[in-house]
Amino acid sequence: MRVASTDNPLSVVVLISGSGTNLQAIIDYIREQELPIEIRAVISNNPDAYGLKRATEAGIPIEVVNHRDYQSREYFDQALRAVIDQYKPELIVLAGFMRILTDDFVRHYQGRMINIHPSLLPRYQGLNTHQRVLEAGDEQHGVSVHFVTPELDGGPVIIQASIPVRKDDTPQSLAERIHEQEYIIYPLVIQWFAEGRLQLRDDTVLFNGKPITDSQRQFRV
Ligand code: NHR
Ligand code: GAR
Repeated sequence: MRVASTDNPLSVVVLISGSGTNLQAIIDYIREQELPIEIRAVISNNPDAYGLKRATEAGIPIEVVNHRDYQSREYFDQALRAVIDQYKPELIVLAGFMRILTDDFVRHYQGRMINIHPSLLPRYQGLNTHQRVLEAGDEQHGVSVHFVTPELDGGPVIIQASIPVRKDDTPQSLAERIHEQEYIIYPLVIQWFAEGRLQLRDDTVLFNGKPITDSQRQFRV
């Protein structure tokens, strides 16, 4: 694992589908902390994603690979992979990216691709997590950052942040409070990766070279 430096920054490509507020938080954190991390491109499957405007505003190249232009997931993923690899990223960050990726695609980037998912994984894999947490009557909700593996939202968890569910919560109010946590933990995980402190070995996350412990995985302010 190499440690990124000003002379040799970590190269990153971010994949988005929507508003890109996580992308914005990552851009802002890199700038504020002057981290040796270079977002080489932001790529969206959705040509109307607002996050593309945020990237342009920040001076980051953008690309659109519209899934509607491809006959199958395999063809879409091949096109996406070709565009990503032009930028030679060391890390691929899924930030509100909404297309399920094929096994071949994921294996190509195994250990170099992370996702943020709005639930306390392994609970509530897939979509509509805030609604499902409310329907189940859970007292806790949260958000997880994990390495991406072929199993949807099933890859090893790097960090989680929890929030209490309140009686009057709605999917929207939960999403807002989850977002606040996302904007803290996702930039932090990317920083750790740049520092060479994070690795995926088989199904295990290594933190500073050792299997990550449950308490290291629980983010506390
Ligand atoms: N791909 C693999 N192989 N593994 C993961 O862990 C992935 C992945 C692709 C995306 C993000 C994930 C999330 O955090 C993610 C993790 C989209 C869907 C989905 O059902 C599910 C989970 C995630 C992203 N997408 C629909 C599809 O048919 C489309 C939904 C839509 O466009 O609104 O691809 O939640
Ligand atoms: C985030 O809450 C992220 O956890 C979630 O979508 C939102 C994206 O917001 N991701 C998924 O649901 C992945 N399927 P953003 O575009 O403003 O960063």
